[in-house]
Amino acid sequence: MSRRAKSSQSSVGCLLGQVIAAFGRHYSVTTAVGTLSCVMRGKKSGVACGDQVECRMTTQGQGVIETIKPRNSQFYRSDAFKEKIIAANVTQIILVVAAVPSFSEELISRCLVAAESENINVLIVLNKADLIQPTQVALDTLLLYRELGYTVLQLSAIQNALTLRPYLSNHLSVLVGQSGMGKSTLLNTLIPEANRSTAAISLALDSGSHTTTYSQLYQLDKNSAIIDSPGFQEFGLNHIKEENLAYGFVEFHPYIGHCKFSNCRHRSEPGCAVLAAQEEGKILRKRLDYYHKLLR
Ligand SMILES: Nc1nc2c(ncn2[C@@H]2O[C@H](COP(=O)(O)OP(=O)(O)O)[C@@H](O)[C@H]2O)c(=O)[nH]1
Ligand SMILES: [Mg+2]
Ligand SMILES: [Zn+2]
Repeated sequence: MSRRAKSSQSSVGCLLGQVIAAFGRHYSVTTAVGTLSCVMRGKKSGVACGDQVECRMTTQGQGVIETIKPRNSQFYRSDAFKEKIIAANVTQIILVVAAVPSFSEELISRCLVAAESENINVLIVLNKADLIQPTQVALDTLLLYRELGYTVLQLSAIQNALTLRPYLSNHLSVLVGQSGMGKSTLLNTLIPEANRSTAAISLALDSGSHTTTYSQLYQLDKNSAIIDSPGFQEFGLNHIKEENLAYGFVEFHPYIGHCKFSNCRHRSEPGCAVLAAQEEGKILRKRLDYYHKLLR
């Protein structure tokens, strides 16, 4: 039996596939017999781009997703009502920011917390580097994240994406960030056939308009793929449990587990290793304060 035939086998009559696009409750799934347009059994939602699924063909080109395979990672954000999955099984989050329209540091911090809590690698891309003066200011803001150990790449998606390309190898990456930062432009530069729609930003509102309405996965080569996702203007963290929040702060990692109390929340508990590290200058006051703010 060929490898391909074997890998397409699963429960009786089911095909294994990967979700490559999520349009509301409709999903495109690539399988050994081609791409199927699927719905989830029982009209449930919660399937995401990047999911490995078992599906059953119903008619030519159409099918039903029966089960979602266990995920290696799941990247969520919450809004006031519920949690929303952005992508499944990604190994890298590419946080795209730009000097124009202005980006929110709060969104960056929140996005990093969500990524760290799932142990997903993060790369920060400062796009629109052709806008030299504002980019310099943005770089100063991003210095903090560089100091925390995150890689910050500068590029101009309308010119090329050469600096980014080596970082994509052997990863399933997802482009995330506010609308208008240039995620879809960057994707088109990487994969011209993708033809993602992009939008001129409204300078009056200093915000991007939402042109990308659904997530889609594009294969870069055999072992690398990238997902473009719709932008967001809020990034709730309600889905992260209080006891896991500290793990969202990468520089806290060496101290977690070394506090006197195993259920320490690093507020003002005696013998807290995180608070001690802040006092020794190993953790910035600003970040500890931000952690306390999120904790509330
Ligand atoms: N100056 C400049 N503009 C860019 C660059 N990349 C994207 N843009 C513009 O930014 C706007 C928003 O881009 P888009 O890709 O739709 O952003 P998205 O919402 O993050 O997907 C569009 O008008 C793009 O032409 C860049 O490198 N330099
Ligand atoms: Mg877009
Ligand atoms: Zn503690």
